Amino acid sequence: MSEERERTFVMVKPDGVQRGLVGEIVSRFEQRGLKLVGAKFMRIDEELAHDHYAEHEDKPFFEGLVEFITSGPVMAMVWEGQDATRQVRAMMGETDPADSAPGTIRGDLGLDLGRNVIHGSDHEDPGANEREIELFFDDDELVEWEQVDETWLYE
Ligand code: IDP
Ligand code: MG
Repeated sequence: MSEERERTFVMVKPDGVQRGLVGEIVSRFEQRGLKLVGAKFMRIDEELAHDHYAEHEDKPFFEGLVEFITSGPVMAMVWEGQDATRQVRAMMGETDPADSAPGTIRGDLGLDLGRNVIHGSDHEDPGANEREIELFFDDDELVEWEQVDETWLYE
């Protein structure tokens, strides 16, 4: 095994939910071999939005971002697997869908920077995955389970 198995936080944003893309996105992670260990269909309130996007507080797009992320339900999830944070980011594409390669989630399903369908923990920000999981999920909302195909996914 080359990398450690870890958990990462992923969220289908309000535009992805409204456009009926939850199933498509969940399906991509399942097919990749990642394991779903937590999921919550929820509405983000103002306080959680500020906490979640605290690093962007001083950016000009911050207020618009908070308004967008609180504008409708989201599908918050925790996915587990080998090198999960980095692999999910690679599957997502670039922040701007216009710069995202076909085959990536943003490159296949989006067009506009302000409506980029999905959030995933930043793999270049150490501890971001753990911090975001804690922000959205209680410990008892995460499920430990064994995937039947695990022996065929990992060497
Ligand atoms: P990421 O989602 O790829 O990690 P970040 O730089 O962390 O990208 O930005 C968080 C979110 O803020 C983006 O996903 C996008 O929704 C929004 N955002 C980032 N930059 C801009 C911008 O220049 N204009 C409008 N929205 C932006
Ligand atoms: Mg980010």
